[in-house]
Amino acid sequence: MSKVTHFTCIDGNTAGNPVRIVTDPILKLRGNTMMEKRLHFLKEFDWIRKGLMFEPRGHDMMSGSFFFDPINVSNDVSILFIETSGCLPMCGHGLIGAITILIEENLISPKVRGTIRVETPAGLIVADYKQEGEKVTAVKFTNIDSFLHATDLEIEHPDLGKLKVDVAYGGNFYAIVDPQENFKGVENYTAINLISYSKTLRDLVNELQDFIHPEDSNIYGCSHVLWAGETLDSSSTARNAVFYGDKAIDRSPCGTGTSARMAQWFAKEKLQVGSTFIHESFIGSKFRGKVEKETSIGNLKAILPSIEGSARITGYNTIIIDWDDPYAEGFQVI
Ligand code: PYC
Repeated sequence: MSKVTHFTCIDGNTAGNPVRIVTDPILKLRGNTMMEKRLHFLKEFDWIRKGLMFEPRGHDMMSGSFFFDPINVSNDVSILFIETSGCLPMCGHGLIGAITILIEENLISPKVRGTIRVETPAGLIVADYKQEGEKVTAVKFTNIDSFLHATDLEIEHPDLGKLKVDVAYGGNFYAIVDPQENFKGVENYTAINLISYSKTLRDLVNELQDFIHPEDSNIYGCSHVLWAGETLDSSSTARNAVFYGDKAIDRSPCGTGTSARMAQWFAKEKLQVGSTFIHESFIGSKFRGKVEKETSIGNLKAILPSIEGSARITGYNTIIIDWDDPYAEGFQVI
């Protein structure tokens, strides 16, 4: 790349959370799988992620993606997710946003209209989308196997006191905090409160155990915290606020978080195969989840969840990273 690189991006939001898809330059990444390409990106091109996600070109919640030709020609596209904390193996709101933008802007033509097969670092995802005129009105994707990994982990939180936490996987590992004696439910806290509790909680959870995906040791660590609580709308099933990165509360209900929570509920027999799960975000936006199938991962009981939501384009954005800019690689204020 030269001293000044122009990135042609399309920005949008999925249920309120930002998405930024880079349409040019198209990177050449090495690897036979999206996980290998992700590792190559992190080694050589992480400055792009930081430059596009961190301030002054991005912000704490910023999340984006690159798209490539599929590795297996029977698929339609492969996607690499980028955000402030790194390259997530899978990002649900990011996927819904990326598919909406790729289809509305005619950047790809799926082999079967209405269905798109996407290679992600976490595995192959098949999504259906609905189109009305030029607009994609809904994207429903079947996520990867999601499972409850640990229950009732005991944490002594310095601000909240004793907490019991479950950890589930839905594309990332989530520490799930259900309402209990020392946590009254998301409706009783501000986003700033939740952010301040989350980093310590995440550190404490990671000190207790290693969270490693049983089938892919490149996926490890509990990276996200899901705080649960009462719904705003009585027709929703549950509400949550997901913490990610260093200072972000997801504005969307969080696709991988919803998958992890459905796996937790399934394991606790609060959901069955075929159950729907309408998940609300902190701002009240919704995803519609469904338990499509019971599966297994190693010796763990798992589910294949689907998530449906929608996204909108908010702008066309040419971003410049100029190495004469002291903030070429961006910065975070923590
Ligand atoms: O929707 O999966 C998601 C997600 C992960 C982090 C922020 N959103």
